Amino acid sequence: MYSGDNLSVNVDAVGVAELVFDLLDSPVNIFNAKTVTELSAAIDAIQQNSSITGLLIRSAKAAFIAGADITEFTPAFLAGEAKIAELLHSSNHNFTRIENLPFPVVVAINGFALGGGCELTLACDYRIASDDLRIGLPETRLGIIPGWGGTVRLPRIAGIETAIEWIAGGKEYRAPAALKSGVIDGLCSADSLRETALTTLQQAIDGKLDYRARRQQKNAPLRHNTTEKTMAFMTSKAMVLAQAGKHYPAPLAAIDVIESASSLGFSDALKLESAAFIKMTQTPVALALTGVFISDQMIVKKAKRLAASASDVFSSHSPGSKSTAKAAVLGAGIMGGGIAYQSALKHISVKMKDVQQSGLDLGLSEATTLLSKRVERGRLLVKEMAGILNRIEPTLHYVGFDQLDIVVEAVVENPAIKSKVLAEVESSVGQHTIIASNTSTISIDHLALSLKRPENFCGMHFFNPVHAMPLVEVIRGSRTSDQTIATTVAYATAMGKKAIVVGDCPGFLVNRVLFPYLAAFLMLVRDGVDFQRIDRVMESWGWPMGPAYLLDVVGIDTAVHGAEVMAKGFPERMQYDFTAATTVLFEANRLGQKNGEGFYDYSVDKKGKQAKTVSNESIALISPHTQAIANQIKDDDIIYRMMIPMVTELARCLEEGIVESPEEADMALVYGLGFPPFRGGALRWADRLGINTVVQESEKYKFLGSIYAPTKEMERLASNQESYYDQNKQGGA
Ligand code: 3H9
Repeated sequence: MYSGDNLSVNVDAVGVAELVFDLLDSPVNIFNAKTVTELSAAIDAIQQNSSITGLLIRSAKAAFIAGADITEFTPAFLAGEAKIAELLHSSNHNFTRIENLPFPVVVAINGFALGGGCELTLACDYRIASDDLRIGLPETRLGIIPGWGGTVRLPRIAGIETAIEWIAGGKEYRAPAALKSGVIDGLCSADSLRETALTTLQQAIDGKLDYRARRQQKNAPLRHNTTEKTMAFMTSKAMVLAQAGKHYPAPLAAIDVIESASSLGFSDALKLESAAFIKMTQTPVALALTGVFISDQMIVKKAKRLAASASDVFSSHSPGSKSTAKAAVLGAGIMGGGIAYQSALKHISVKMKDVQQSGLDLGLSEATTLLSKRVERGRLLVKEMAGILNRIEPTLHYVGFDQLDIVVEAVVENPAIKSKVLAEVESSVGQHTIIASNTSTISIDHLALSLKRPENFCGMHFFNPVHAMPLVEVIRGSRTSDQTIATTVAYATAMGKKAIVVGDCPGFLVNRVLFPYLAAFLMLVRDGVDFQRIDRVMESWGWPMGPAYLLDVVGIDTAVHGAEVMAKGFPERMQYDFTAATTVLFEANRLGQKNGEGFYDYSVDKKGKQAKTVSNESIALISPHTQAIANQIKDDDIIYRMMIPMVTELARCLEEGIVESPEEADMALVYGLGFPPFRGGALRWADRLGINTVVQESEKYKFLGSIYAPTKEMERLASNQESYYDQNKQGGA
């Protein structure tokens, strides 16, 4: 009856129509402009066919619909309100027409139904799902709110509390939760989904189910009484503000819309939703978060492409399937233990080698603690725990290492020790085994000097704690082969990590840009700014922790050592010509959280977490090394003084080819350092500000040293008014 590239409609002999989404050339169904146009044409055809008695909507792919096409957002958001109104109207008109068809409409939902995909299901009369369902409205995570009726229909279908939880939280829900909250009406196996949905449709056609009553409910104001409503909105707003924080306005905006629209009928309520949606699209947060989504997808895709060119031992991996990869980690310390745990969790068998039994015991007990926490949180069954632990094989010897695909060296960060261990392991592994060093600062080319097969060697820099931090920097030395990079990326990806390939230099990418930021902090302290104030300003700017607190978490000894390595690598920029607060604390044996004393004092609170308190001792130690000019330094000065060296070093890494693209540069900081996603990355932040502003601000601080000197390319971008991101695609300045 209708056949497009992305969807089609057929009618059977008794008048049951089926609208099937199956996007051409796309692994998932999404609402891109073409699909929206085709849907409109399909509805025209349905409306014109008077023989239809009922409509079933379903997908021919493994998932239903993953929402609006996010790659179309930035150009639309930048094109202004009229363009966005068009984006809203076309789908809203489609969905309302579906909702008002003169016969019942049932949707069969398999796999993902997210954003606009979920909103289409809400426009249908009955929602039948298969048990692999993942449904939700993740729009607030993109800095926007649902724009295709989600804020209007969901509270009228499932109640205010559920709507607020789903929309403000932006999470995905599995089938049982969706059924319990009344968002879906029935559940069955994937095999019987179409049949079950057709049976429901037939019942509605036969009048056994009152679909018209459902439509009335969705068109009317919300039924709760005023006190109930006031209570629900007040409590949820306070909770959401506490959770999302001041930098993420969308969740609160969504609740405001639900509240303001609660006493209105459908079309007036939808107008409010559209107005609020448009407002959100004009915030820098929406541009940054959609940019982050697109960059993330680009990185995942690049890693998948690289991994596909590797030996298929890792690519055969999927949850539940048995990976044939054989890996090992050397050193059962915090990092080695974490790598072994993460591998085992993701179905990869891993040997964990140490020189001492006590080290192995510690590594295993760490893995057991992490698994127990997953069990406590309901994310793992006790019976699965033993299976995961069994995949870690503790050993004191190199027996069986000749059979391995990859070995990650994670011994102490000391070039001499690492070189010795690497040479030792190379003599025990097979000709094709990849050896990767989990070093955070030491040059891969330097470490490769101790190896006979440097082509099989690269860096694999994990971040602490391994299980929680998404990033793995895969470091290419000058003699590393493409195959080595591909296999290492495949391994990191199979471990559920985001792999970014970077070039070899001191600190690689993330630490190389972190140290100038920390140097900026130490200069501010030298200039008499209270480190607690700097922490407050930078946390308020969006960092998960301020620089003093971060140094305590990393370890003052580690930071001092790292700074020495960086100073040696980049003496023209990274050498301190003053007594740094970290050196003072290190000399006083204040090593940070690890010994309970650093910039702050630490004690274990009731929940077993390290709680920080002000330390008069550290203040007394640091103050003789400070100058008294602090009150001239404003909060904005702190931000610029902290951020410009980071942005500039990142720009330099991009120019030197240490990282290939602005997207990877920015996302490395988001994944590896917790750079605030709502700012979209350091280069995107610089774009927003305007590179010429960054260059002008740098000029103000150049008396502080060469970490403030803009690069040639920054100067070029500034004078040509260009940006790092293509503004039409990714919302650059
Ligand atoms: C929305 O709907 C707003 C409305 O209320 C109003 C609008 C006006 N857009 O991740 P995968 C691509 S907001 C564009 O590898 P998986 C993805 O980039 C939207 N592209 O599969 C990839 O491309 P490629 C709310 C999308 O199984 C390919 O599909 N929706 C979109 O690991 C395969 O994806 C969301 O936030 C999209 N919406 O994971 C959901 N979705 O082949 C976003 C997928 O070129 N999507 N692609 O690399 C996801 O979270 C995951 O893709 C999903 C599947 C969980 C669905």
